[in-house]
Amino acid sequence: MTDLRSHYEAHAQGHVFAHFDTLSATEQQTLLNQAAAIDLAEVASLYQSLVKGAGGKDESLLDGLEPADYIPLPGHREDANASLWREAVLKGEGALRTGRVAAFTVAGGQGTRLGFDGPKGTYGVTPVLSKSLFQVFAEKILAAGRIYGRPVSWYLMTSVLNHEETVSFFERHDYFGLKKERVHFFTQGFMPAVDGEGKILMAEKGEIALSPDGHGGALRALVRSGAVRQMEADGVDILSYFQVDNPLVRCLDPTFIGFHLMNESDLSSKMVPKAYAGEKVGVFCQKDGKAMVVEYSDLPEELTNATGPDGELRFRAGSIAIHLFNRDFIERLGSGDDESARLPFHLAHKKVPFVDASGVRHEPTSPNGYKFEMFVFDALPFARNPVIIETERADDFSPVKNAEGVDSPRTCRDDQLRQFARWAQAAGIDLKTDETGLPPFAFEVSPLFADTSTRFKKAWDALQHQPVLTEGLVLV
Ligand code: UD2
Repeated sequence: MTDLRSHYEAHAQGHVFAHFDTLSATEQQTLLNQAAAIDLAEVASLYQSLVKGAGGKDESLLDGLEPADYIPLPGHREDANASLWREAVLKGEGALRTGRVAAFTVAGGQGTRLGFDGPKGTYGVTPVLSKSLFQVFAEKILAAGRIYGRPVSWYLMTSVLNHEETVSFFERHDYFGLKKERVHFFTQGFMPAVDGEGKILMAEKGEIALSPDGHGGALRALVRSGAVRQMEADGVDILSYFQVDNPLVRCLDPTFIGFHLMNESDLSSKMVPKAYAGEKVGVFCQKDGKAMVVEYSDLPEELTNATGPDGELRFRAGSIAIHLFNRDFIERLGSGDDESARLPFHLAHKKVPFVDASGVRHEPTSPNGYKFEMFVFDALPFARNPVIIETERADDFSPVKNAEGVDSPRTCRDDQLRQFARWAQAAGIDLKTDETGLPPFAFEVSPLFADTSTRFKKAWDALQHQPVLTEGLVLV
C-alpha cells in the first residue's frame, strides 16, 4: 500500500488517495486494485504525446494517403473475377468443416448513443419477436455449426461495466441453444480518464474514472485472458470478428474465409462503397504500401469529398468493422512482445463527472476529461498480406447505433425485412414490396430456418405445409 501510494505520488497522481483514510476496508481494497492495474508511465506518456502534443493529431500521418485497393464483387468492376469468388467459397467451407474458425464479438462498448440502459447485445432488434442482438448472432453461429457439421465456438469481449449483466443474460436464456462450454466471455482492459493537466480523474472518492480501452484492447485481452490458448487447444486458427451492433452480419462467411486463406493473410476485412461522402465509417487507405483504416473523423474534408475521374468518391471503401484475424497474428500484437507492432492510442475529449481532492462532486457541462482508446483496425499496417473484399451492404451491414434517424432500430428492422423479402421473392413467393424493397408487413426468418437466399429456397421448398406469408409469420 505505502509503495503504491508513493508510486502515485512520484507520478504527481497522489490525489487518487486523497480520501483513502475515510473509505471502508472494502472500498480501500477496490481502489488499491484499480490503482495497481494502471500503468502510470503509459498514462503520462499518452498525456504528453496526445493531449499536450499537436492537439492529439499528427496531420503528417495523412501525407501521401491513397485509397486502398480491394477485391470487387463479381459484376461490380470490370476487373472482378467471378471464378476467384467460387474458389473462395469452397475453400472457406472447408475451413468451417474442419473447425478452424471461431466467432468473435466485441461487446465491451457503452452504447451511450442508443440511450439503452444495459449491454447493447441484449437490445431487441428483430421485426416480429424483437429477438436480442445476442440471440441473432447465437442462432447464426448455431446454424453454421449444423450446416458444416462442426459446432463453432464463440468468444465475446465485455468490459467490467457490463460483464456480469451480459453473462447472466446468456444464463437466463440458456445460451440460446449453444453449448455453454463453447461460449467464452472475457473482459477487456481499461484506462483512466485524465484532466487537462494530466491528473487522473476520480469518479468517486474511492473510485478512479475508468473506461474501456477501446476495441483495440481486444488483442491484448484475447492473450491475457487465455482465449488464444483455448483457441489453440480447439484447433481454431482464425477468429471472425464483428461488432455487437450489426445483426445483418454474416458471422461466419465462407467466401470471406476463403479469400483470407487463399491470400495467406494475417488480417482480412470487408468493405462496402460508402453510401454518401459523410457516412460515419472508417475508410480503407494505403500509405507507403501499407493498408490502413482512417476513421471518418480523422479524414480531412477535402479527401472525404474528393471524387475520381469516374465521378465516384475517391476514398470510397468504407470499413464496416468485419475482419478475420489469424490466431498467431493476435498473439504477436496482443502479447506486446513485438515492440515494433503496438497499437496506438486515440484520444477522446469527453464530459467526465468527477470528485475533486476536497470531496466536491462536479457534473461538467462541457468536455473536461480525456479518454484513451485503441482501435482494432490499427492492426492493419502490421498484417502480412492484408485482404479487403467487397460485400453487399444489404446482406452484411445495418447497425443499430442511434435512437432515431440513420443506423437506428427502425432502419435496421427495415433492412432485415428487405432481406427476408428478397429471399422470399427469390424462392418464388408472391410478395409485393415498395420501391425500396420493403414488404407491406413484418415477418421474420430465424437464421436456424435459413441464413442465405439459397438456403431459404431449399428450406421453403422442403416445407410440407407452406404457410401463407402474412403479418407476424415467423419461420423457424
Ligand atoms: C465503428 C468504426 C467505424 C465503422 C463503424 C461501423 C471505430 C472507431 N469506428 O464506429 O469506422 O466501422 O463502427 O459500424 O471503431 N467496443 C468495445 N470496447 C470498447 C469500445 C467499443 O468492445 O472499448 C465495441 C462496441 O461494443 C461495438 C464496437 O466496438 O461493438 C464499435 O464501437 P463504437 O460504437 O464505438 O464504434 P462506432 O460506431 O463509432
